[in-house]
Amino acid sequence: MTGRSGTMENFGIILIKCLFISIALFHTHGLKKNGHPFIINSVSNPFPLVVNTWDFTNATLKAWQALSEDKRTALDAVEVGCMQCELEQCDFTVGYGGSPDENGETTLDAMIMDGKSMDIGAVGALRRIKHAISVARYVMEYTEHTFLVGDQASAFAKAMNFPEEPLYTPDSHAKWREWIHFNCQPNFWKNVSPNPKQSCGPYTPNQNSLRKSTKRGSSSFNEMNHDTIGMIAIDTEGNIAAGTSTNGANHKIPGRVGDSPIPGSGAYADNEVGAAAATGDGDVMMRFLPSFLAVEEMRKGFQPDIAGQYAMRRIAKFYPKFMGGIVVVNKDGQYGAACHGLSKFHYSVGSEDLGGVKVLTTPCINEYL
Ligand code: SD4
Repeated sequence: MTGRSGTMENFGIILIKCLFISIALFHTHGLKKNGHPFIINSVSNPFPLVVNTWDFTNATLKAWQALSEDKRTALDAVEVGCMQCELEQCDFTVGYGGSPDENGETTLDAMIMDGKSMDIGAVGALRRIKHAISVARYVMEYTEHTFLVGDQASAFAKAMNFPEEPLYTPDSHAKWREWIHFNCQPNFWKNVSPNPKQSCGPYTPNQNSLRKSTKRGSSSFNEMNHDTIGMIAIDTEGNIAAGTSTNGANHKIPGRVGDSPIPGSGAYADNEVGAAAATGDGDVMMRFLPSFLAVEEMRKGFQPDIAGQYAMRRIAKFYPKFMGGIVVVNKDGQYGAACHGLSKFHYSVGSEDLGGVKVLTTPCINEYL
């Protein structure tokens, strides 16, 4: 009897243990909409996660806090992260007071993408409005459009109660004056007269006989002139968002819009796969949609760093001197980066595994140089 009741007791204990384990598993594992299991509240939990271009750690931290402390969405994190860079004028290549165009004006490009709904908002050549990333979010939230540009984008922002203010500063004005003083060098003209490598405009187009096929060099973008913020965030729900914000290229021709606000070029996000965000010589990069390409490579099963390298190689094959970088994240929270035309590329990551925000570095591919 005693033996039998002992066996029963053991059996009961095992049953209770099983019940506890089941409850624990129920609490720690969720099921994503697409049916793939992911782990919640576990130490190895990869979410939330923030990854952004360059060592803009205050931006990373803002986004990281939004996700981890305030439990906000991936979209919110990307917006507050990019806003931080717009406020602190990260390297003077994000936000007001940087990259004066040929008229000395700073104009802004930005985009934000929701990987859950594939909804996007973007602004290009935005004038006199400081927070381009928020205007991009408004385009996404309050219109059926995807992309607004120039003065009309500013009019939209004003109508949405964004304050209008000049974006130049004494510093950006001085840089512009200096550029004029040095015969408007460098600039983005080609096949015009007078010779744009020696003189300021106004220019007129060369006759056919004078046109040269000028292969793009690296003159306009260099290590000091390249720092768009591109950010990817994954929230605790596993939703992915990506975005960018920049003041573009120094001494650009007025009206120029770069790659950063262009969906698939500056950034791309798809909850089913992952996301990517790029930085660098946007006039070249936008011809290859590197962020879209990297996401599609991950869809085929490649790891983030390999997918990023593929996107960089695709550009470098045609433009061996191009300079750029890309950060790439998959839906499981694995991340990587790739770059070309620099020695190395810094990017910032906020994750529980790293114990907060850290700057990581990847060496660049330069095999075509
Ligand atoms: C642009 N891609 O407007 C931006 C600038 C940049 O690294 O990222 N530079 O071309």
